[in-house]
Formats: sequence, C-alpha cells, structure tokens
Amino acid sequence: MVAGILTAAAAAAVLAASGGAAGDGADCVRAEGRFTPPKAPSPALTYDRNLVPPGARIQVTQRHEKGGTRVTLRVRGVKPGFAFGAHVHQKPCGVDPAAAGGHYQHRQDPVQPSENPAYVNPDNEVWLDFTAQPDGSGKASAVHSWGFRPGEAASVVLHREQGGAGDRVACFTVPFEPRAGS
Ligand SMILES: [Cu+2]
Repeated sequence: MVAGILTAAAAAAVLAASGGAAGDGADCVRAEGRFTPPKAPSPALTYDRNLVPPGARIQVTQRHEKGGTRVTLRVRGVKPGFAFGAHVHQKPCGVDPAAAGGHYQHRQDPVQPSENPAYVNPDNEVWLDFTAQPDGSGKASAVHSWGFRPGEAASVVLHREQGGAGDRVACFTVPFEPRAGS
C-alpha cells in the first residue's frame, strides 16, 4: 500500500522546461511536484511530515523579467499558519537533506558554507519565505536583476525557520535555466 502511494506520487510529479527563447512575461521553467518521503526517487522530498505532509504539492516557475529573473513558489497542503523559510539551492535534492548544498549566491562567498550576512541576504540569494494560509497554501516570489550561472541553481529547499538558515524540512529539484549573458 505504501509502495503504491509512493509510485503514484512519483508519477504525478511533472517537470517541464521549454527552450531558452522565452522573453519577458513567459515562464521559461514550470516545475510541479507532489512531496513524498525520501525513500523513493522523486523530485519533491519531505523530511518533516508534520510541516510538509506526503501529498503536499509544490510548483516553481521561473521567468526572465526586466533583464533579470523572477522565481515564484506555490505550495498546497503544508502546515497551516507555519512560517516557512525557502531558498534556491545549488544542487538537486537527495535522501540526505544536505544533498542540495548551499544557497545559490550571485556574488559568491569565498568561505563555504557561507554564513556572512554580506552574502547571505535576499538581494544576493533567492529567498522565497512564506507563511502558510489557513488552508495550507502558500506563495512567494522574488525578482532579481541577475540570472543563474549554468548548472549552479538546482533546487528549492523549505526550512523550519525564515531567514538565511534553519533545518531543512523539504526539497524540490527544479531545472532552473541560466540567463544568457549572466
Ligand atoms: Cu535554504
């Protein structure tokens, strides 16, 4: 029964990315997933069933906007009223919550893991913190004047605390696109 649920959930996870030709106003990446426990391969993994129950949904879109990039996060089915932290991270999700690596940084802190507020801030990183609505939905959006370097932005991690740190409670692998000339 459990295996059946996991299989169905994994099948429901859809990844779609069009080519890089999308201009302003069109999503170049739209990734959707349904969280599963980190037992089976899936793009959406929950590490905390209380905050992000299996079956909760996530959608991440990216679009090129105003010469930079907008990333939008939407969730459904998470813990109502909870204040989640969220950021774009460097690597894909894994069974180990640490697999997603550190935050994507526009200006890269030479000291990693980075804890310096000069680098760990919502201008230099993509922060998508949100507080879940009473119905368990949530949304956040961030726009920057810069784009991602190729291959260095690969996931969105949800955290137990807002701001630049906190335990990792869920992770969603996203095929972010680099911005030409970024
Ligand atoms: Cu993070």
